[in-house]
Amino acid sequence: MLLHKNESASKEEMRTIQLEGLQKTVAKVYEKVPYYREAFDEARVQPGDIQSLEDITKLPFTHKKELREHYPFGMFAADQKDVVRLHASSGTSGKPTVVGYTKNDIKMWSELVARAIKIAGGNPGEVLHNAYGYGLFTGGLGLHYGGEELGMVTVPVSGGNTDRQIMLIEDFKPSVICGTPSYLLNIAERMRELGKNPRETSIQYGVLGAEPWSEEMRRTIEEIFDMKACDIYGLSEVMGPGVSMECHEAQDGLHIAEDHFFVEVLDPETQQPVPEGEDGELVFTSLTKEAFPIIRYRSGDIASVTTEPCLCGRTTKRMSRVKGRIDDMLIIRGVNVFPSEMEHYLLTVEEIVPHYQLHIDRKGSMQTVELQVEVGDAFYEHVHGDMKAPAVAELSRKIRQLMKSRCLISVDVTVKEPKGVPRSQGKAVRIVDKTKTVMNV
Ligand code: DLL
Repeated sequence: MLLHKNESASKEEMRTIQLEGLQKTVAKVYEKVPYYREAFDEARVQPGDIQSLEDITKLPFTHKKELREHYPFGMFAADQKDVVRLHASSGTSGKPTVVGYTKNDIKMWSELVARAIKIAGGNPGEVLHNAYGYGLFTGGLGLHYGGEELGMVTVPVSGGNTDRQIMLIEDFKPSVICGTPSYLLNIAERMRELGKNPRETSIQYGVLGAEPWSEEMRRTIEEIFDMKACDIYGLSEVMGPGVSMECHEAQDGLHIAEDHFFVEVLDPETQQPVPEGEDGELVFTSLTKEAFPIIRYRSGDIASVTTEPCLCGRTTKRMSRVKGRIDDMLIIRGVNVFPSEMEHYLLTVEEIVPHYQLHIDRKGSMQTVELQVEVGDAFYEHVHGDMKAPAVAELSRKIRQLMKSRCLISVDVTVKEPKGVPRSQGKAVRIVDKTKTVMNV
């Protein structure tokens, strides 16, 4: 397969591309964005001080807080007449963060997503079923423009109306499906209810992401649909989907579009780089953006990065799947765990289906965590009448034990009947934290 030239650049070539992009971006934000000018002045760093990639550590970090404080357009580096698109990230509370794109930004993003779809197995001329939500969320339009750029027959289905999605999949025969992993499970479940077999669709590849998912979930989805499911990562503040993408050949880490984004992996506490291969917080700096360049953005996402070569032939750094966001990490009696780590083990339990939710609450000064899982129809078919209550109790004991032995955490387990856990059409809600209020755009 033909690679973009930057995907197989040598380390030195990539460093040259990155330094040039970094110097341009730093000069631009210093000139155009009052916030950055002040922050750089305060840190006593000037654009001219960035002489090597290592000098990036002289620059201050950007957090979500600063983006909120400059809502809506205060962080834009382009004049409004040059901005052609706005998106916003789903905020958990208060105002969303707004990001802008110039025509060149849209072109660059489309090219990167086209690259990502190709990495995942898509080809020009084939049909792409895009079930990411269209709107302020970057998933729908991001994959849409990428699909068109690659020359695929792009179907803008968006999320929801699952019966219609199923009809269109049968009629249009897509080779690629895009959506959140949890929504794909939803589609499969509905297909089965309608007496259809998801393994018999034309779908060969999935471009799945926008939410944390485990390796076990990948295997489950691949088995259900008889396809290859690849992980796509991105965040609105940095661009949207396409910041990194897993190749279908190796399915072993996501290739970062390093020619457009510089990534650091830092210990969130000390802000020092962690050794290669170790988990830390991903921190991104734009190298080519016009309307919304961002400097050392603290993503809050936890992953590791490797420079080891990949069997697909790309030389770009790869990141591991994102374990989760720092904010979503549960700290239960001193033990840290991400829901995706729990998911990995949960999905090995035969009796339950891959839908679950964690409910966090407080009793007095004690945090309580309830894990809600759902049994499959098979469980109900095999366990009758009086046997049901003891079987449920036994299952919940088994899962509690599994979480204790594998994730080292104690949780209360509630076993729900089929369809007892809410389904998602976009990003799955895995954590319901009753100690916080939740708002999504
Ligand atoms: O979710 C962009 C996107 C759309 C990515 C479609 C992939 C596919 P936001 O709404 O701004 O943008 O949310 C970004 O979602 O910081 C991560 O916490 C999480 N996230 C995104 N992709 C993944 C992934 C889009 N593959 C936030 N694995 C990010 C785990 C992911 N988490």
